[in-house]
Amino acid sequence: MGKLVALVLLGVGLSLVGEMFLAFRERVNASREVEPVEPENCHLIEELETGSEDMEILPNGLAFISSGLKYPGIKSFNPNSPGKILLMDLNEEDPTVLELGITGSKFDVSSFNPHGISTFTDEDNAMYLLVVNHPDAKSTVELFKFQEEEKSLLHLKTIRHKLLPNLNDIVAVGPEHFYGTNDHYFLDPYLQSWEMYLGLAWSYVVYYSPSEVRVVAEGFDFANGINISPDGKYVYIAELLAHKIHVYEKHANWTLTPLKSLDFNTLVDNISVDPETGDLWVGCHPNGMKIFFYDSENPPASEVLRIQNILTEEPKVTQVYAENGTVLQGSTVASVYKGKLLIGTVFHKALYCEL
Ligand SMILES: *[C@@H]1O[C@H](CO)[C@@H](O)[C@H](O)[C@H]1NC(C)=O
Ligand SMILES: *[C@@H]1O[C@H](CO)[C@@H](O)[C@H](O)[C@H]1NC(C)=O
Ligand SMILES: CC(=O)N[C@H]1CO[C@H](CO)[C@@H](O)[C@@H]1O
Repeated sequence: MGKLVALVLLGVGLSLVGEMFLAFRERVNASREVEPVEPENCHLIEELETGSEDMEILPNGLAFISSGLKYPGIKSFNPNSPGKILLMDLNEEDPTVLELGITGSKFDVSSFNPHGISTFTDEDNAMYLLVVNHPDAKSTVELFKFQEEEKSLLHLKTIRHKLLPNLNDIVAVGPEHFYGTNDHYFLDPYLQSWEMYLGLAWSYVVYYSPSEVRVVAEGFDFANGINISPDGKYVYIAELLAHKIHVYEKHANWTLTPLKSLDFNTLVDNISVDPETGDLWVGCHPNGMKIFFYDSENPPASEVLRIQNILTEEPKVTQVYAENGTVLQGSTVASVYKGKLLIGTVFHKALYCEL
């Protein structure tokens, strides 16, 4: 009798593990391959070889790029150098890449591990760059002021908070005000992100200001990219492993209420918003298995989607770029400026195309 019970329990246990494994394969879209789609005239950017995690293009054509992320379980081609922030002026015919110097006595450049970034420009045209940083596997937000003349970043402040334990991306709504996504849950390094493999959807979004910090949305299966509409009324959140983009209405008191979600057949990563048209440009992973379990022989593909009219009944989704990883591996972000498209990746190269 006891043996029978043990066998039944073993059977139930194994089938649960099997189901979880199948569910995981589905969540990472493990069976998807891509057919190539390419705009004309694309070329790789030479100086960007070790990742261009996140980027933001200002209305004046200056592009800020975070590069060199070290993230648990994700490949890095340059694991021993600190990360950096790069600048490109997309008004140039053939834009070059410049590394921004960092000044400010309290900032430790050697442990800089930049992740999501966001900019904020105030009424006096001062430009602030907010950067999610993971020094020694911790999570902080670094506030910098951009010194345009010197082409450098002046470090002003490090922001830490217990509601910001595993930040991924942020969108600034003021120099010290932002919404941020916590992509997974556990603080314990040994348990780190197991809830993600189990699909417990404990990832959440926080509103931060110096006077108030609170959770404004929760229950995500890996909340990733976050951005805001040009009129500031809607917040977009990419739920990576549920293959969804959520639209939230933002209220005057900074709370968010869900409005709608769109489903995709790809892992939606970072979201850029075209300031002129309001279109969303999304860097995607068609097959997440290849990102989480990197194999140079069978590299992760890249995919870029453009979403027009997201608030209407029938948003238009266009696949603008798709490639099997021979050219570009693991696209995470895509952003446009004056008919040009810049595509970044987690740890690989960056591509610049004419649309
Ligand atoms: C924030 O504003 C919204 C919309 O006006 C309202 O429904 C909500 O109750 C407010 N929440 C808080 C915490 O003040
Ligand atoms: C990827 O696409 C290229 C060009 O279309 C092709 O030559 C190559 O064999 C493909 N690689 C894989 C792994 O499918
Ligand atoms: C800004 C942002 O969302 N960056 C994300 C881009 O994609 C990578 C890979 O998943 C994320 O880790 C970044 O946080």
